[in-house]
Amino acid sequence: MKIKSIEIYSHDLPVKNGPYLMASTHVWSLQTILVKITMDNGLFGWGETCPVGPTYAESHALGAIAALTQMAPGLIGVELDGLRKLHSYMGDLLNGHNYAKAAIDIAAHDVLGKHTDQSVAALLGGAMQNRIPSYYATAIAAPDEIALIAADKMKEGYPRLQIKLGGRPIEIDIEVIRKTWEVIGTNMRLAVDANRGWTKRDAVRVSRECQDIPFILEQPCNTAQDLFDLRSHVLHPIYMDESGVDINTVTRAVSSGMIDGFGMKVTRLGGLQPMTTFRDICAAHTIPHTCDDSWGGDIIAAACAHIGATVTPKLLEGVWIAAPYIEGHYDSNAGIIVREGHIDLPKGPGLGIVPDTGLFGDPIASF
Ligand code: 0XW
Ligand code: MG
Repeated sequence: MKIKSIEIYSHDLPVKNGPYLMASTHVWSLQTILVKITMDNGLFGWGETCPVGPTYAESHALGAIAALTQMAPGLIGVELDGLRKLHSYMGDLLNGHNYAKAAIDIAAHDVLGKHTDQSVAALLGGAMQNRIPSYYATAIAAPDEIALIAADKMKEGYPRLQIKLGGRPIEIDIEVIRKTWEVIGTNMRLAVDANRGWTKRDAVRVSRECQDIPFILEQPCNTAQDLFDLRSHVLHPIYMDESGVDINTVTRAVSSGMIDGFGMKVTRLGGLQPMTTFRDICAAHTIPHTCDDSWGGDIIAAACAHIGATVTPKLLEGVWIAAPYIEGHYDSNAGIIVREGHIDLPKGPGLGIVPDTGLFGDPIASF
């Protein structure tokens, strides 16, 4: 089965009740980049990558288009006989740009699943559970507003809540944590995510002033070094998110013992194939982690659900998807949703979702 054509699409995903606010990002609408690969036997697969604006991470939609355009001509005619070879071909065509390679990787998993009549979760080693826990991530908002959202999400059945902080006086962030804790107690696990927005001084202060509240600190400061430096000064576990840019960083973080968990994103690592390596490293060291992405529609949501389902349940912190924050679905029959704080593993071969024909208009590039 050889790759016959690659089409790239761009699609806008407006944010419900926008803007979505994080420490370094305000987004009203996201440009998502989709890839359709068609094989010489007529089978096709879909991939997606959707950076949440240009400042959240070292990725942006225009960069994804450029990187895909750079690689696509060299991938035409390639025999798709395994994901490791595909990654090696992509590496020969372009250095880095994992978030663009991830779209090709996801599309390849989709088509390989269809070809072998298996779900993507089966290709990734097999699902450990079919109902996957999700978590809700608030935007940055006032303490009372976050407390109301926390109550709401607890009622909905979410097992975990992530509150966004940073970019304002630290006293307000501390008040948000306290008010949220008063509402949820131990009914939901709590993650406090400043998205790189705090100084080390702020992070130490939060941890000391909230000693009585069990939460994890997710990527409080900007760099991996900041997280390592913080470790011995805070009382709360530290999870790495934005700084976990590749497997090399992950292994260094794990072996140094300075990281207690990860918020991990499929596209940041380069797709589902590197995610299995990451998953297995975490399993070997009993490190909990999420399987998320920064944003995106049903394709990326399905990819996250499939890899999340294969994680040892006690290590899975949850699968975050953007569905609750966007209107509509790519697949009007099988769109991925969060129900009572959980996601049902999509059914059928491949990703288990097929975008409605014509939804994305004409491709912006075809090879
Ligand atoms: C909650 N997320 C998984 C989605 C947003 O894009 C940010 C991200 C995070 O944890 O930083
Ligand atoms: Mg995070």
